[in-house]
Amino acid sequence: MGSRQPGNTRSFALCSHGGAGKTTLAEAMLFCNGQIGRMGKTDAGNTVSDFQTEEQKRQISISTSLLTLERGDKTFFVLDAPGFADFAGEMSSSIRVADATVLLACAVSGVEVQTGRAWEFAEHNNAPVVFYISKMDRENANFARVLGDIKEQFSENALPAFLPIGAEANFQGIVDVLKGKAYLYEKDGSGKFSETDIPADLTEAAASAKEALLEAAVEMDDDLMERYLEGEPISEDELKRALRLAIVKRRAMPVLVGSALLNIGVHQFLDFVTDFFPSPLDRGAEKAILDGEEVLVKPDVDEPFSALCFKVMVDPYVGKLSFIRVYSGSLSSDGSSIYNVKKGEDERISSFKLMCGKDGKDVKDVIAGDIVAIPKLQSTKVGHSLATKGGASHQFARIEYPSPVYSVAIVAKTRADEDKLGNAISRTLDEDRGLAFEKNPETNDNLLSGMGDLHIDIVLSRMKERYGIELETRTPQVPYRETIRKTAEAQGRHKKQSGGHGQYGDVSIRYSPLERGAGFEFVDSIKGGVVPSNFIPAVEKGLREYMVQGPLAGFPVVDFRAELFFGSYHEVDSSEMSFKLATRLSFRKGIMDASPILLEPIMNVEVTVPDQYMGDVMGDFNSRRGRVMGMEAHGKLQVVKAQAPLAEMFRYAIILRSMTSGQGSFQMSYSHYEEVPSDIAQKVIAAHKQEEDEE
Ligand SMILES: Nc1nc2c(ncn2[C@@H]2O[C@H](COP(=O)(O)OP(=O)(O)O)[C@@H](O)[C@H]2O)c(=O)[nH]1
Ligand SMILES: [Mg+2]
Repeated sequence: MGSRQPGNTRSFALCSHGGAGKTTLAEAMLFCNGQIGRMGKTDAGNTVSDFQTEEQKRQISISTSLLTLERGDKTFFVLDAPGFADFAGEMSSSIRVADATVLLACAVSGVEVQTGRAWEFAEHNNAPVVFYISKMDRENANFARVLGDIKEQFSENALPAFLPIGAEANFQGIVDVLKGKAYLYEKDGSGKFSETDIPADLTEAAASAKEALLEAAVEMDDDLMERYLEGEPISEDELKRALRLAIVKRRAMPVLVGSALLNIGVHQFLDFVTDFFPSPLDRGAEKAILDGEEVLVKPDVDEPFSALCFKVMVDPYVGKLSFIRVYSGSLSSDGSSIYNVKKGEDERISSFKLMCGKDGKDVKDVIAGDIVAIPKLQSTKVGHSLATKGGASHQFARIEYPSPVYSVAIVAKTRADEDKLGNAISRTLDEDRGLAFEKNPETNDNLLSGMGDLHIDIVLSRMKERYGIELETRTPQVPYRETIRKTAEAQGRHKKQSGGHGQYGDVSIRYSPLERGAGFEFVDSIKGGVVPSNFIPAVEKGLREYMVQGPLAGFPVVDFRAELFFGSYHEVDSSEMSFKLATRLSFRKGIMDASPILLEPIMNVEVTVPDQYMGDVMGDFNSRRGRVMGMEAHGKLQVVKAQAPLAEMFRYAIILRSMTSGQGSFQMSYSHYEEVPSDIAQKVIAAHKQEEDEE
């Protein structure tokens, strides 16, 4: 790699809806660059990028692959992100760490939903965007229509830099409008091409496309603008620099085109990356936080080393690999260690790896702008900032992940599986930030949450493959709660005074409802010592213990006050235990007399769908006891805001997908507890009775 410098680095994330051709384009780039002798196909499961067993089995990308291309004095880091909604987290983290985002739209299917999602992530990160219209060779491929969609849905700054020559079976090559040349390709996938003049029918379109790009470029520099308007010549280098700046500022979002499968236009794509994709220097400083203040981290090799871990992968052969983006300075792997700023821990490093799918090539030094993997770091997790001990101590803003929307309860198949569960889960969580795990203390369910059923399915098969653990899934239980609607008083008397040391406790407690969310309140209004003060804590403790399992259906009792107002005791026989038992008697009776009801969790749900599905989505909410709270238009997409009971939402990820042909996405978060309608409550209570009887 010789003496590398950040100015020669290009990193970009390939993002789109699943199936637009990202992995195939990545494969074609490796082929054109002479790094592989023959192009693999995703359908055949033999691409460099889709190397995981699950990816080959399902023929889709499920996690981001890093490919490193060395091209002349340039180094490209390509992040091939998965497009399915289930793996949106991988897409978001790739966009965050790359210096540019390439959004793909198929020349036939056009802009699809997950591409829109990627656009939102890119906007959010202020990431430079380049569009790539893929699959120009397919039947019904239409460059102009897809370009129109891109302009309409995303930005008028989408400006064609390539034009297709021909289309469908007659797609022959591309015009590079800035170079003013045409490139005609062999149809055999060999990637052989010849340079010619722009065909007559495209000269006009090429000239006006060039003008639009030049205008965007010269806007970046007053001096250039003046010379441009005066008709003075502008050198190629000046143009490259200015256009790169226009791309960084998102004033220009070049649109490229080609066919990766037939290997048409990929060479020019790579040249375009070299010339116009922003380098770390063009992209500029990265924001970080130091002692609560925002600081700017310059992509300068002379600054102290700092980096961000954005991905952790467990490879069956290599073990753990932590993927980092270096933001400043440089570091050599020779006897070096890396300092985890968040954890305050120093870890030795053995090597840095320039990754190409599953293969890594050891490299001694890394510099600002590099994206590499480090083997066997123990404490480093996704989102951790790295530095060297005594060096930089800023932390990069956290990587945002969409929150999990689909949960299942997991149950180990055997005792042996159960023993392995903890370890397997924690290693799996390290690797996959779109995943969450918790034990619900109320229902005792082991809840595994992810982005959808496909996601969970893949996680479970991976756990089986890697850790030999077999898990079954079932629908989680709803964490219902119980509360009361009116005030009731109940006496509880526990008395056992036959022979030996007796037991005696007697309490009268008043139970009254509190507002929703208030929890539990204990009031001691005993007068005249009718319950001696040393026993009162036992009464409160008893209540706190018993309220975990309410008398109505065994769920926690919430939002009530218990006022201990009367009782009696026995000089010898009273004890803490007797008062606790008396409290239990009072509690069960008092709650049942206070008009108890069941509460269920209500979720806030935000669904994003294309216009045409809005009616279906809203109608569906009615059928699941939901309330639509409002709607907002976001371009061609509608955001429906609603509330619905959790009990009705467990399978929503699957239902929404089939209702919208995969074009809808949603987010869900807990809002509040509400009374369960009585017909449903009756069923829950009956089910609980039956369970109790069986025990
Ligand atoms: N005709 C044609 N098919 C393509 C092209 N690029 C990709 N494909 C096919 O489209 C499908 C999805 O491609 P893939 O690269 O896996 O898409 P990804 O999900 O975006 O990574 C595969 O069957 C590819 O063979 C192309 O340029 N032309
Ligand atoms: Mg892919």
